[in-house]
Amino acid sequence: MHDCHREIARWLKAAGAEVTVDAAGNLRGFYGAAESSRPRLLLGSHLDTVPNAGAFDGVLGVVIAVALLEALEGRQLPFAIEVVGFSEEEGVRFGTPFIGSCALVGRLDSDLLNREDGNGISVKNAIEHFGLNLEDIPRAALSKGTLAYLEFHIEQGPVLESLGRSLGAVEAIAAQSRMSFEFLGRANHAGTTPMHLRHDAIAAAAEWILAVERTAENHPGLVATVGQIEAKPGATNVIAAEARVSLDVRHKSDDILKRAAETLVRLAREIAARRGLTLRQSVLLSQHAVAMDPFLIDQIQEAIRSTGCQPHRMTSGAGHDAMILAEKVPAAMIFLRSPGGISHDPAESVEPGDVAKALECGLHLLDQLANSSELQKRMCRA
Ligand code: HGY
Ligand code: MN
Ligand code: MN
Repeated sequence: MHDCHREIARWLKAAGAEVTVDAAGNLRGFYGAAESSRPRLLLGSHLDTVPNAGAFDGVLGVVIAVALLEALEGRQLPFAIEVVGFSEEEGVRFGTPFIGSCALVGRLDSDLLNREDGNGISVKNAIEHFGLNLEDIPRAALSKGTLAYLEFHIEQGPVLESLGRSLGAVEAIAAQSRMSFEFLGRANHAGTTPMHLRHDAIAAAAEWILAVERTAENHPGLVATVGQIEAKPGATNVIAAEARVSLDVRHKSDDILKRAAETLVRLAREIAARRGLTLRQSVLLSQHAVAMDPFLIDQIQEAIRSTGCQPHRMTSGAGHDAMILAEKVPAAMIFLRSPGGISHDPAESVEPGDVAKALECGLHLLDQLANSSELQKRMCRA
């Protein structure tokens, strides 16, 4: 992350921005307005990613924001622009996502700070190891005069490609729940223990994982994923005593998600009980669905049309920092087509032509907002 900050800070400074790193490790680039102390527009995305990732998820949004500053060539607008590169959006290391953006909305609290990674290092420790000062966390909060947050991001799915569209306007971001389940059975000898006397944690987890898949298949629009599984003691000739699995379940409706999550927890309890195991279950994230700002969605659609593209309004199945920023400021997202619908994998890619269209769209958007009476009104209130 230090290397990434160094590189992007160099580009930001060359484009005329002042660069800082806030106490949550977010890179912040401030590009002033025609008149000083004017409200600011936030542009950005996240800089972290997932294991064995592609090269575009998150970082493309930050690079597009930097490129928009470069394209302004020192021209100042009636509002300032702040580019933000969030430090931790995916939730890979500490099990819970949006740590960087939570700092901007004042939610980087002690519960989050005390979350530990697999090596027992807490978020707090990680912040100090990175060379930052925990006492400065309150200063990471959004500045009072923030008008809106806009995020360019790859779609990470197949929709835009199936429609032959370059760019999409995100209407809403789906709700998601992330949980950890521990099936606790009893280790025993693989050769001497008859099948009917076993309390096999891996077999119990496997039965539940198939039930998860079946439940999602039977609920239109529901997606449920077990992405992590680890078993103990993990020897070929020992019946597993423990199996810890993750669950990521999402739907655009909060109610449907809530009912589906309750069903999956009930199924885990029933399978554990029937097999004579105990179950430990914890919620790592419960994030409701978030609608994007209608005014900004309209502006994005207009800007996409100005590039000669036909916009597509869509829901995002992937979570994004925009759903956190939306708690405090109007937020909206522009999606770029994902060739093959692939993401979270080295095969993730973008079409250079779509990136060029995204930049064009971004410049139209800045001009539209600079001349928008609605934004003028928001600036007065900011
Ligand atoms: O997993 C997600 O929703 C996104 O990639 N953070
Ligand atoms: Mn991601
Ligand atoms: Mn992302």
